[in-house]
Amino acid sequence: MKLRSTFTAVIGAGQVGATTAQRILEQGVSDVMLFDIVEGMPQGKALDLMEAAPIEGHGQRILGTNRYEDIQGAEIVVVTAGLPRKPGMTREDLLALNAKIIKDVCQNVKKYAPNSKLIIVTNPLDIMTYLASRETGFPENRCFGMAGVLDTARMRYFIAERLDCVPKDVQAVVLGGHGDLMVPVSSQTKVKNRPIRDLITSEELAAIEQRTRDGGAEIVKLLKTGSAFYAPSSSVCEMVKAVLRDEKKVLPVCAYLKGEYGLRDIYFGVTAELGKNGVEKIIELPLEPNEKKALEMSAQKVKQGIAEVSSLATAQ
Ligand code: A3D
Repeated sequence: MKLRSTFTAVIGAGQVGATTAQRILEQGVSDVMLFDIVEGMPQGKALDLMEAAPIEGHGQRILGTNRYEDIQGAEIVVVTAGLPRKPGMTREDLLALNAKIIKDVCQNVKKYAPNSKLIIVTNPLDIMTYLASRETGFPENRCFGMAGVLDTARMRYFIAERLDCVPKDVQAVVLGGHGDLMVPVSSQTKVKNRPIRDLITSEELAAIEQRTRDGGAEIVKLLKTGSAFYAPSSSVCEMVKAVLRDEKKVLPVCAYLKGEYGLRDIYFGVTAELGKNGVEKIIELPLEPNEKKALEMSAQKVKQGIAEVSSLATAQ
Protein backbone atom coordinates (compact mmCIF):
# COMPACT_ATOMS: atom_id res chain seq x y z
CA MET A 1 0.00 0.00 0.00
CA LYS A 2 1.20 3.51 -0.83
CA LEU A 3 0.08 6.86 0.55
CA ARG A 4 -1.83 9.24 -1.74
CA SER A 5 -0.18 12.45 -2.90
CA THR A 6 -1.35 14.72 -0.06
CA PHE A 7 -0.14 13.40 3.22
CA THR A 8 0.97 14.60 6.65
CA ALA A 9 4.17 13.28 8.20
CA VAL A 10 4.13 12.92 11.97
CA ILE A 11 7.58 12.70 13.56
CA GLY A 12 7.46 10.94 16.92
CA ALA A 13 4.91 8.16 17.29
CA GLY A 14 4.44 8.51 21.03
CA GLN A 15 1.31 9.65 22.84
CA VAL A 16 0.80 12.96 21.02
CA GLY A 17 2.10 11.73 17.64
CA ALA A 18 0.04 8.55 17.45
CA THR A 19 -3.14 10.24 18.70
CA THR A 20 -2.64 13.07 16.20
CA ALA A 21 -2.29 10.47 13.45
CA GLN A 22 -5.49 8.81 14.61
CA ARG A 23 -7.43 12.09 14.59
CA ILE A 24 -6.12 13.07 11.13
CA LEU A 25 -7.18 9.70 9.72
CA GLU A 26 -10.51 9.37 11.45
CA GLN A 27 -11.56 12.94 10.59
CA GLY A 28 -10.66 12.27 6.93
CA VAL A 29 -8.07 15.05 6.83
CA SER A 30 -5.22 13.29 4.97
CA ASP A 31 -3.06 10.18 4.77
CA VAL A 32 -0.28 9.94 7.37
CA MET A 33 3.37 8.83 7.42
CA LEU A 34 4.22 8.04 11.05
CA PHE A 35 7.94 8.18 11.89
CA ASP A 36 9.80 7.17 15.04
CA ILE A 37 13.34 6.07 15.85
CA VAL A 38 12.02 3.05 17.79
CA GLU A 39 12.05 0.11 15.40
CA GLY A 40 8.71 -1.51 14.67
CA MET A 41 6.71 0.85 16.89
CA PRO A 42 5.38 3.27 14.23
CA GLN A 43 4.74 0.33 11.89
CA GLY A 44 2.79 -1.46 14.65
CA LYS A 45 0.71 1.60 15.50
CA ALA A 46 0.05 2.30 11.80
CA LEU A 47 -1.15 -1.26 11.23
CA ASP A 48 -3.36 -1.11 14.30
CA LEU A 49 -4.88 2.18 13.06
CA MET A 50 -5.48 0.71 9.57
CA GLU A 51 -7.24 -2.27 11.14
CA ALA A 52 -9.65 0.20 12.78
CA ALA A 53 -10.47 1.76 9.38
CA PRO A 54 -13.24 -0.70 8.39
CA ILE A 55 -15.03 0.05 11.66
CA GLU A 56 -14.36 3.80 11.68
CA GLY A 57 -15.38 3.90 8.05
CA HIS A 58 -12.69 6.23 6.75
CA GLY A 59 -10.70 5.81 3.56
CA GLN A 60 -7.41 7.34 4.72
CA ARG A 61 -4.11 5.47 4.80
CA ILE A 62 -1.24 5.39 7.26
CA LEU A 63 2.22 3.85 7.11
CA GLY A 64 4.82 3.58 9.86
CA THR A 65 8.53 4.04 9.22
CA ASN A 66 11.99 4.42 10.72
CA ARG A 67 13.41 5.94 7.50
CA TYR A 68 13.36 9.69 6.95
CA GLU A 69 13.34 9.13 3.16
CA ASP A 70 9.68 8.16 3.55
CA ILE A 71 8.60 11.69 4.50
CA GLN A 72 9.47 12.90 0.98
CA GLY A 73 6.51 14.78 -0.51
CA ALA A 74 4.79 15.51 2.83
CA GLU A 75 2.60 18.61 2.69
CA ILE A 76 2.87 19.11 6.45
CA VAL A 77 5.39 17.73 8.95
CA VAL A 78 4.22 17.65 12.57
CA VAL A 79 7.07 17.27 15.06
CA THR A 80 6.18 15.58 18.34
CA ALA A 81 9.57 13.89 18.81
CA GLY A 82 11.04 14.51 22.20
CA LEU A 83 10.69 13.87 25.85
CA PRO A 84 7.52 14.84 27.70
CA ARG A 85 7.51 16.42 31.16
CA LYS A 86 7.65 14.24 34.28
CA PRO A 87 6.10 15.41 37.60
CA GLY A 88 7.98 18.41 39.02
CA MET A 89 9.73 19.11 35.70
CA THR A 90 9.19 22.48 34.01
CA ARG A 91 8.98 22.79 30.24
CA GLU A 92 12.34 24.59 30.39
CA ASP A 93 14.00 21.55 32.04
CA LEU A 94 13.36 19.81 28.78
CA LEU A 95 15.23 22.45 26.78
CA ALA A 96 18.69 20.94 26.35
CA LEU A 97 17.39 17.39 25.87
CA ASN A 98 14.80 18.28 23.26
CA ALA A 99 17.01 20.83 21.45
CA LYS A 100 19.28 17.95 20.39
CA ILE A 101 16.30 15.96 19.09
CA ILE A 102 14.83 18.96 17.23
CA LYS A 103 18.14 19.63 15.48
CA ASP A 104 18.36 16.06 14.26
CA VAL A 105 14.72 16.04 13.10
CA CYS A 106 15.12 19.42 11.35
CA GLN A 107 18.19 18.37 9.39
CA ASN A 108 16.14 15.49 8.00
CA VAL A 109 13.05 17.60 7.31
CA LYS A 110 15.23 20.09 5.44
CA LYS A 111 16.73 17.26 3.39
CA TYR A 112 13.62 15.19 2.62
CA ALA A 113 10.66 17.58 2.91
CA PRO A 114 12.11 21.00 2.02
CA ASN A 115 8.79 22.41 0.79
CA SER A 116 6.63 21.26 3.68
CA LYS A 117 4.90 23.31 6.35
CA LEU A 118 6.43 22.47 9.73
CA ILE A 119 4.30 22.38 12.91
CA ILE A 120 6.32 22.01 16.10
CA VAL A 121 4.75 20.46 19.20
CA THR A 122 7.86 19.52 21.19
CA ASN A 123 8.40 21.52 24.41
CA PRO A 124 9.53 24.05 25.44
CA LEU A 125 7.35 25.04 22.53
CA ASP A 126 8.24 28.62 21.61
CA ILE A 127 11.96 27.93 21.92
CA MET A 128 11.86 24.68 19.94
CA THR A 129 9.87 26.43 17.19
CA TYR A 130 12.49 29.19 17.04
CA LEU A 131 15.24 26.56 16.90
CA ALA A 132 13.41 24.64 14.16
CA SER A 133 13.11 27.77 12.08
CA ARG A 134 16.85 28.44 12.42
CA GLU A 135 17.82 24.81 11.71
CA THR A 136 15.62 24.39 8.63
CA GLY A 137 15.96 27.94 7.30
CA PHE A 138 12.28 27.64 6.26
CA PRO A 139 10.48 30.95 5.66
CA GLU A 140 8.62 31.94 8.82
CA ASN A 141 5.17 31.33 7.34
CA ARG A 142 6.12 27.64 6.85
CA CYS A 143 7.44 27.05 10.38
CA PHE A 144 5.14 27.52 13.37
CA GLY A 145 4.08 25.88 16.61
CA MET A 146 1.04 24.46 18.37
CA ALA A 147 0.24 25.65 21.89
CA GLY A 148 -2.37 28.41 21.85
CA VAL A 149 -5.13 26.21 20.45
CA LEU A 150 -4.58 23.87 23.39
CA ASP A 151 -4.25 26.55 26.08
CA THR A 152 -7.36 28.27 24.73
CA ALA A 153 -9.32 25.00 24.63
CA ARG A 154 -8.41 24.37 28.26
CA MET A 155 -9.68 27.80 29.27
CA ARG A 156 -12.87 27.32 27.24
CA TYR A 157 -13.49 23.99 28.96
CA PHE A 158 -12.90 25.37 32.46
CA ILE A 159 -15.41 28.19 31.78
CA ALA A 160 -17.93 25.73 30.33
CA GLU A 161 -17.50 23.51 33.39
CA ARG A 162 -18.15 26.47 35.72
CA LEU A 163 -21.21 27.71 33.77
CA ASP A 164 -22.45 24.22 32.90
CA CYS A 165 -22.64 25.08 29.20
CA VAL A 166 -21.37 23.55 25.95
CA PRO A 167 -17.57 24.16 25.60
CA LYS A 168 -17.86 25.21 21.97
CA ASP A 169 -20.13 28.11 22.99
CA VAL A 170 -17.21 29.66 24.88
CA GLN A 171 -15.00 32.06 22.92
CA ALA A 172 -11.60 32.72 24.47
CA VAL A 173 -8.02 33.31 23.48
CA VAL A 174 -4.72 32.63 25.23
CA LEU A 175 -1.68 34.46 23.91
CA GLY A 176 2.03 34.53 24.75
CA GLY A 177 4.57 31.86 25.55
CA HIS A 178 3.44 28.31 26.30
CA GLY A 179 4.50 28.40 29.95
CA ASP A 180 3.64 29.75 33.35
CA LEU A 181 3.39 33.30 31.96
CA MET A 182 0.90 32.59 29.16
CA VAL A 183 -1.74 35.31 28.86
CA PRO A 184 -5.45 34.39 28.96
CA VAL A 185 -7.13 37.43 27.40
CA SER A 186 -10.21 38.00 29.56
CA SER A 187 -11.27 41.10 27.66
CA GLN A 188 -11.88 38.83 24.62
CA THR A 189 -13.59 36.01 26.52
CA LYS A 190 -17.30 35.54 25.86
CA VAL A 191 -20.02 32.96 26.19
CA LYS A 192 -22.55 33.16 23.37
CA ASN A 193 -21.32 36.72 22.79
CA ARG A 194 -21.81 37.79 26.42
CA PRO A 195 -18.62 39.06 28.09
CA ILE A 196 -17.33 36.58 30.66
CA ARG A 197 -16.94 39.42 33.16
CA ASP A 198 -20.76 39.74 33.25
CA LEU A 199 -21.17 36.06 33.99
CA ILE A 200 -18.71 35.17 36.76
CA THR A 201 -16.90 37.08 39.51
CA SER A 202 -13.41 38.45 38.97
CA GLU A 203 -12.11 35.99 41.62
CA GLU A 204 -13.63 33.06 39.74
CA LEU A 205 -12.19 34.33 36.48
CA ALA A 206 -8.74 34.75 38.04
CA ALA A 207 -8.90 31.17 39.34
CA ILE A 208 -9.83 29.87 35.88
CA GLU A 209 -6.98 31.83 34.30
CA GLN A 210 -4.53 30.33 36.78
CA ARG A 211 -5.90 26.82 36.20
CA THR A 212 -5.36 27.42 32.48
CA ARG A 213 -1.70 28.38 33.08
CA ASP A 214 -1.33 25.24 35.21
CA GLY A 215 -3.39 23.09 32.83
CA GLY A 216 -0.46 21.01 31.56
CA ALA A 217 0.99 20.48 35.03
CA GLU A 218 -2.42 19.40 36.40
CA ILE A 219 -2.50 16.54 33.90
CA VAL A 220 1.18 15.63 34.39
CA LYS A 221 0.51 15.34 38.13
CA LEU A 222 -2.45 13.02 37.57
CA LEU A 223 -0.85 10.84 34.88
CA LYS A 224 2.52 10.59 36.66
CA THR A 225 4.20 8.96 33.65
CA GLY A 226 3.73 11.52 30.88
CA SER A 227 1.85 14.60 29.77
CA ALA A 228 -1.45 15.40 28.07
CA PHE A 229 -2.12 14.04 24.60
CA TYR A 230 -5.85 13.93 23.80
CA ALA A 231 -6.41 17.72 23.77
CA PRO A 232 -2.94 18.40 22.29
CA SER A 233 -3.66 16.04 19.38
CA SER A 234 -7.08 17.65 18.80
CA SER A 235 -5.28 21.00 18.66
CA VAL A 236 -2.69 19.81 16.12
CA CYS A 237 -5.40 18.23 13.97
CA GLU A 238 -7.33 21.54 13.94
CA MET A 239 -4.22 23.30 12.61
CA VAL A 240 -3.44 20.61 10.02
CA LYS A 241 -7.03 20.83 8.77
CA ALA A 242 -6.88 24.64 8.52
CA VAL A 243 -3.76 24.40 6.35
CA LEU A 244 -4.67 21.45 4.13
CA ARG A 245 -8.20 22.75 3.50
CA ASP A 246 -6.95 26.34 3.09
CA GLU A 247 -9.53 27.45 5.64
CA LYS A 248 -7.93 30.85 6.44
CA LYS A 249 -9.02 30.09 9.99
CA VAL A 250 -7.91 32.44 12.76
CA LEU A 251 -6.29 30.39 15.52
CA PRO A 252 -3.83 31.09 18.32
CA VAL A 253 -0.49 29.96 16.86
CA CYS A 254 3.16 30.20 17.88
CA ALA A 255 4.35 32.43 15.03
CA TYR A 256 7.36 34.58 14.19
CA LEU A 257 6.89 38.26 15.07
CA LYS A 258 8.34 41.18 13.17
CA GLY A 259 7.09 44.11 15.27
CA GLU A 260 3.57 42.93 16.18
CA TYR A 261 2.82 43.91 19.81
CA GLY A 262 6.20 45.70 19.71
CA LEU A 263 8.03 42.34 19.58
CA ARG A 264 10.69 41.21 17.11
CA ASP A 265 12.75 38.13 16.36
CA ILE A 266 10.70 35.88 18.62
CA TYR A 267 8.36 32.92 18.15
CA PHE A 268 5.36 33.67 20.35
CA GLY A 269 1.68 32.85 20.77
CA VAL A 270 -0.52 35.21 18.74
CA THR A 271 -3.68 34.88 16.68
CA ALA A 272 -3.01 34.17 13.02
CA GLU A 273 -4.81 33.12 9.87
CA LEU A 274 -3.86 29.58 8.80
CA GLY A 275 -4.21 28.55 5.18
CA LYS A 276 -2.42 26.66 2.43
CA ASN A 277 0.74 28.77 2.87
CA GLY A 278 0.86 28.16 6.61
CA VAL A 279 0.73 31.35 8.71
CA GLU A 280 -0.79 33.76 6.19
CA LYS A 281 -1.53 36.75 8.39
CA ILE A 282 -0.93 37.69 12.02
CA ILE A 283 -3.94 39.33 13.61
CA GLU A 284 -3.07 41.78 16.35
CA LEU A 285 -5.81 41.99 19.00
CA PRO A 286 -6.68 45.13 20.95
CA LEU A 287 -5.44 44.48 24.50
CA GLU A 288 -6.03 46.19 27.82
CA PRO A 289 -2.93 47.74 29.47
CA ASN A 290 -2.57 44.91 32.02
CA GLU A 291 -2.84 42.29 29.25
CA LYS A 292 -0.17 44.13 27.23
CA LYS A 293 2.11 44.17 30.27
CA ALA A 294 1.56 40.46 30.89
CA LEU A 295 2.40 39.76 27.26
CA GLU A 296 5.67 41.71 27.57
CA MET A 297 6.65 39.68 30.65
CA SER A 298 5.85 36.43 28.86
CA ALA A 299 7.94 37.57 25.89
CA GLN A 300 10.91 38.32 28.14
CA LYS A 301 10.81 34.75 29.45
CA VAL A 302 10.68 33.31 25.93
CA LYS A 303 13.57 35.58 24.88
CA GLN A 304 15.62 34.17 27.78
CA GLY A 305 14.94 30.65 26.54
CA ILE A 306 15.89 31.62 23.00
CA ALA A 307 19.17 33.07 24.30
CA GLU A 308 19.78 29.86 26.25
CA VAL A 309 19.18 27.61 23.26
CA SER A 310 21.33 29.86 21.06
CA SER A 311 24.21 29.62 23.56
CA LEU A 312 23.82 25.82 23.60
CA ALA A 313 24.07 25.88 19.82
CA THR A 314 27.31 27.91 19.84
CA ALA A 315 28.81 25.79 22.65
CA GLN A 316 28.42 22.59 20.61
P1 A3D B 1 6.17 10.45 24.09
O1 A3D B 1 4.93 9.63 24.24
O2 A3D B 1 7.36 10.09 24.92
O3 A3D B 1 6.57 10.41 22.54
C1 A3D B 1 7.73 10.99 22.06
C2 A3D B 1 8.25 10.13 20.93
O4 A3D B 1 9.38 10.76 20.35
C3 A3D B 1 8.71 8.73 21.37
O5 A3D B 1 7.99 7.74 20.66
C4 A3D B 1 10.19 8.71 21.03
O6 A3D B 1 10.65 7.43 20.58
C5 A3D B 1 10.26 9.74 19.92
N1 A3D B 1 11.61 10.26 19.72
C6 A3D B 1 12.58 10.51 20.63
N2 A3D B 1 13.69 10.96 20.02
C7 A3D B 1 13.42 11.03 18.70
C8 A3D B 1 14.15 11.43 17.56
N3 A3D B 1 15.42 11.86 17.65
N4 A3D B 1 13.56 11.35 16.35
C9 A3D B 1 12.29 10.93 16.24
N5 A3D B 1 11.53 10.54 17.28
C10 A3D B 1 12.10 10.58 18.49
O7 A3D B 1 5.86 11.98 24.36
P2 A3D B 1 4.51 12.78 24.02
O8 A3D B 1 4.02 12.31 22.69
O9 A3D B 1 3.61 12.75 25.18
O10 A3D B 1 5.06 14.28 23.90
C11 A3D B 1 5.91 14.62 22.82
C12 A3D B 1 6.41 16.07 22.95
O11 A3D B 1 5.30 16.96 22.81
C13 A3D B 1 7.03 16.41 24.32
O12 A3D B 1 8.11 17.28 24.16
C14 A3D B 1 5.89 17.12 25.04
O13 A3D B 1 6.36 17.98 26.07
C15 A3D B 1 5.29 17.89 23.89
N6 A3D B 1 3.92 18.35 24.10
C16 A3D B 1 3.66 19.65 23.80
C17 A3D B 1 2.39 20.16 23.97
C18 A3D B 1 2.10 21.59 23.66
O14 A3D B 1 1.01 22.06 23.88
C19 A3D B 1 3.14 22.42 23.07
C20 A3D B 1 1.37 19.33 24.46
C21 A3D B 1 1.66 18.00 24.73
C22 A3D B 1 2.96 17.52 24.54
